[in-house]
Amino acid sequence: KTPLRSHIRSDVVRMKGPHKFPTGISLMNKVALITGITGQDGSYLTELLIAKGYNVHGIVRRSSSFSTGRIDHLYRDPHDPLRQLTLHYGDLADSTSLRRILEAVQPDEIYNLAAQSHVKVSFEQAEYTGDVVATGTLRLLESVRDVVARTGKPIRYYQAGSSEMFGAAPPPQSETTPFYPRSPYAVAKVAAYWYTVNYREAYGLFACNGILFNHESERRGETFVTRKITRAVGRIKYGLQKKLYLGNLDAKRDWGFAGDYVEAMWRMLQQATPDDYVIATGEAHSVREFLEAAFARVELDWRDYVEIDPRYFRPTEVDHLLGDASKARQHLGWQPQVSFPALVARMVDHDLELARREALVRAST
Ligand code: NDP
Ligand code: GDR
Repeated sequence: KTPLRSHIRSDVVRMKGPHKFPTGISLMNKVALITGITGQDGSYLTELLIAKGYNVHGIVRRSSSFSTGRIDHLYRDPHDPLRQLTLHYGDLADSTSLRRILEAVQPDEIYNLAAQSHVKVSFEQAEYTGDVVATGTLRLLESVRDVVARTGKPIRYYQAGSSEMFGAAPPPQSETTPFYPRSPYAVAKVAAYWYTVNYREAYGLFACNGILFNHESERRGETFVTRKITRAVGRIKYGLQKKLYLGNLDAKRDWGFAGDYVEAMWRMLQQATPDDYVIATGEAHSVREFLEAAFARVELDWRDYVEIDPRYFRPTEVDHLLGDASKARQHLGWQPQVSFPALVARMVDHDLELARREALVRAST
């Protein structure tokens, strides 16, 4: 495998536009720029856009260990004339890097997925979360505004909004439900939402907010509750772990499959006019129900393994999220393909296989 990180472009500033990149792809191909490309959604969106023939550019932040595991399978050597993926170092906390990358890439579409996306962590790192999620969005929008004004080239912008913005608002929640955020993360997402609306109205930017309810997959970060549960199910089944410590089991979420949700992001940017859309399954389940389904998949009873640890409680909780995605169904023709039982099954099956391999490695050392 090519060590991906060594090929991240730091010399992009010397390039004049996307046509200068040695991709070999037709000049007619659309160019997309994705922030948060190394995250769960970034990886699915990159797959989708590459399949559609886009040249995809992604912003990654520097870290001391590799963060590109979710997109390594999409990467090709920079000298490969057919490659469609280029990575750039940048950070939502660093407006200079954003501006430089935008100038060089001059994308047709931008998907702003980057965030400190963990709700509980946002209570511990509130200021940082606000800086990246809210002010980071503002930095990016300001760069887009300037590049569009200077070049005259239209850029379509997608903002990763969240059902967390509804917070304490009673279900079901739709585009007309007033926001009532319950965490620093959610407050920052509300600010980002309104920045996006304001740039659309003030500067005529083609900017959309996707208000996405929880979406999961086998690529979900392991500290989010669904993946934490399915990882534990696999490891418990193979004798690698004895207990699973969780917080509030009563919270209800509208859980869909991430692969379905990135399709909705793309569809929003293909419309004649920009707008905001709720994306959800219309079905809510409690954390307890997720536990039941995940452990039942391997014929275990979750009650034998789960213990409550108050450290996972949040200062303010979001009790019940249930989305009404009628507008997306009507305008985008979007609807989810993966049901709740199918989602749980694919995550558990994936993590069983991970645990099986882990057990083999342990046994052989
Ligand atoms: P992840 O946490 O998996 O990915 C977040 C991405 O943002 C990672 O690529 C991360 O990089 C990057 N990132 C974090 N901080 C910065 C920064 N300062 N500058 C540049 N990049 C940064 O999130 P998801 O893929 O699950 O979610 C994508 C977006 O959608 C997020 O904005 C999230 O808040 C939002 N969202 C997610 C939902 C869900 O259920 N998944 C629902 C609704 C909204 P690194 O890999 O280096 O950490
Ligand atoms: P959420 O997802 O906060 O909805 O944000 P998370 O999986 O973290 O929590 C869901 C619910 O489960 C409860 N819970 C636990 N959560 C975690 N992480 N760990 C535990 O041990 C645990 N025990 C119980 C939580 O209290 C909560 O009620 C996700 C993120 O992807 C956001 O970025 C995104 O905006 C929203 O979904 C929509």
